[in-house]
Amino acid sequence: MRWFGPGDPVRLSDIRQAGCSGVVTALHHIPPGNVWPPEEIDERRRLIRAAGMEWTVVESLPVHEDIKRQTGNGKRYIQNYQESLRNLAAAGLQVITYNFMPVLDWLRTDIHYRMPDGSLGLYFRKIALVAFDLFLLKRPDAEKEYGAGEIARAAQHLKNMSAEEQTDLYRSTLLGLPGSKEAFTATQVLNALETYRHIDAKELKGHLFYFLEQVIPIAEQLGLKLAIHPDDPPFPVLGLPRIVSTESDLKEILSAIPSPANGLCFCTGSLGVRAENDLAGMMQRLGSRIYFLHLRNITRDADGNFYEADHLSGDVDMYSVMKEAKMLMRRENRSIPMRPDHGHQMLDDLNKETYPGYSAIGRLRGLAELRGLEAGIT
Ligand code: DNO
Repeated sequence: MRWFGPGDPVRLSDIRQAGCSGVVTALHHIPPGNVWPPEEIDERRRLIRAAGMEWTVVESLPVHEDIKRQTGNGKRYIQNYQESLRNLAAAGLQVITYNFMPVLDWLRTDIHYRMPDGSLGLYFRKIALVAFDLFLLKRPDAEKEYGAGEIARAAQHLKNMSAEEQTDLYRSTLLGLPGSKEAFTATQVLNALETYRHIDAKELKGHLFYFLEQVIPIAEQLGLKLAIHPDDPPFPVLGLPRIVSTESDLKEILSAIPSPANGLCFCTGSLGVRAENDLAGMMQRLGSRIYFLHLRNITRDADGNFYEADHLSGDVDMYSVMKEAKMLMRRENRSIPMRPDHGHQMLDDLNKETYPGYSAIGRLRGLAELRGLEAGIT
């Protein structure tokens, strides 16, 4: 399970009682771009060991925006990244997760979506994002990216929302990075979006490949595996380019830098939002470079909306995914770390403050179900 560190309301003892032996974490308090010092890595590892578990997967070692844009101090941040990799390898870490999504990590328009059973889940509604973009954030020139019908529907959508719902949409969408309790301000996001205005998908891909050329040889020497997380949602948002959304994106990334250290974090919830992403088939075809599994389910509709469903129900065929994962591990005689990605806020957690998607009980339910599925398949 993922743990956000000592400030996480979910304790390590809770994670242990969920039946986990491994913990996924990161030094969230260190700003992106800075080196992760050996003492801090050791201290985090010590805490996890003291709770009877191991830290083997880093999620995430963030890539600074200057690296993604190739601006400012990008070169120095790459050197820092290399140094963090050295420090992590020295502490016995094996898998390093990262993403190359500009500005915002995952994005939802409603983080309190009430499920029929009363639990709360995360929802992405496309028209709500359009309304946010045009009328709340007021991104300059945003209207050029939408059709007249879409703009009218977005205006109507906003009109139908109460003031409270509008505030909620605003807050959900500007939510800060995972592991942070602070939301971005609109000005921060607008300024950051502006810096990507002239960077299209092709250029961003070039920047990713350059970054990989600089870090993968070092990771390979150190015996580390880098695992890129797909875009979430896997299509452009707020005018930002997306380059890790489809099977062909993943193939291109893997073949651009063909080292075994250049691999994937296979997130079924992110990739599953595109109906054409054949998850089990992708696992067959790309499996040898998958180093980390995020198992999450979603229910999507034809308009690009989706909500995070229970782990075993939804549009992701979790049985086929798990079966492929088991066959892959058997074929290659290795074990791939996996975690239940997100969970509904439910039971006692409804009265607690939790990180969206990362309350304890919902993830425990997901983990238990996935584990049962895995045992059955085995
Ligand atoms: C969402 C997570 C992502 C992931 C990063 C990896 O809950 O799966 O935020 O940690 O994208 O860099």
